[in-house]
Amino acid sequence: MKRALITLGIIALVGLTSSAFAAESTFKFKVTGMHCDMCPKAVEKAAKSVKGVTDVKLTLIEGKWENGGILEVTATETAKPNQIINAIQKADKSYRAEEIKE
Ligand SMILES: [Cu+2]
Repeated sequence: MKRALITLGIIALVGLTSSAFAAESTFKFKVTGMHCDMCPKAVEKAAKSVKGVTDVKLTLIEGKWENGGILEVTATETAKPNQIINAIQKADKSYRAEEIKE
């Protein structure tokens, strides 16, 4: 009986874990207002600080921060696009982030 309960517990745990992975999605944002070499890292760090964000990648347009960049964010459903935008815009008052919907 005890063994059956443990087995059931493990199955439930595996089920929960895999559904958490299945719920991951990707968001894209246009980010502008950066003013130096350090800004791209600051933007990535701000996005990554949002709960549920698992991966971030900022690609600068033509490799120049002056041009702004496209930020790709992988996140679980706990992270909402608005929270990511707020975190970026709070990191520096000149940053602007806008979701790109496809
Ligand atoms: Cu900067």
